[in-house]
Amino acid sequence: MSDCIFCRIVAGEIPAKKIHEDEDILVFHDIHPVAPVHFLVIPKLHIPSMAELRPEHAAVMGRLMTESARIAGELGCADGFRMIINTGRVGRQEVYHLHVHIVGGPEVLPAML
Ligand code: D5M
Repeated sequence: MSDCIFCRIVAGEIPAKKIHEDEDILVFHDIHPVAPVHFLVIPKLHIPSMAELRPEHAAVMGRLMTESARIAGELGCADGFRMIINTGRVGRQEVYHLHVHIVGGPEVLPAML
């Protein structure tokens, strides 16, 4: 059994509120939403973080981006959204299975940078 919580969600060992699944990626609602829309997009392949990304991951990362935007539109982010990939200690990454946060909703988000 994997000790990676997102690999366990992929394997069906831990429940998640799934939005979309195909052979490469899984999309599910974040358990601690910070906005009306907050979901995660992950590769099924265990890539710990952006720091471990390799050229052979380019195709799945492309799908991650296009599916993120498509699903954001479907879930009510027609006027925009924020995509966040926390990376490593400095980036305050908590779960070491690469994931894109999509955060948005009808209202303008607080300034971040
Ligand atoms: O944040 C990791 C994110 O993962 C954080 O927003 C909570 C979310 N999380 C953790 N466990 C679960 C489960 N089981 N379901 C859904 N969402 C979850 P980061 O700091 O980017 O690593």
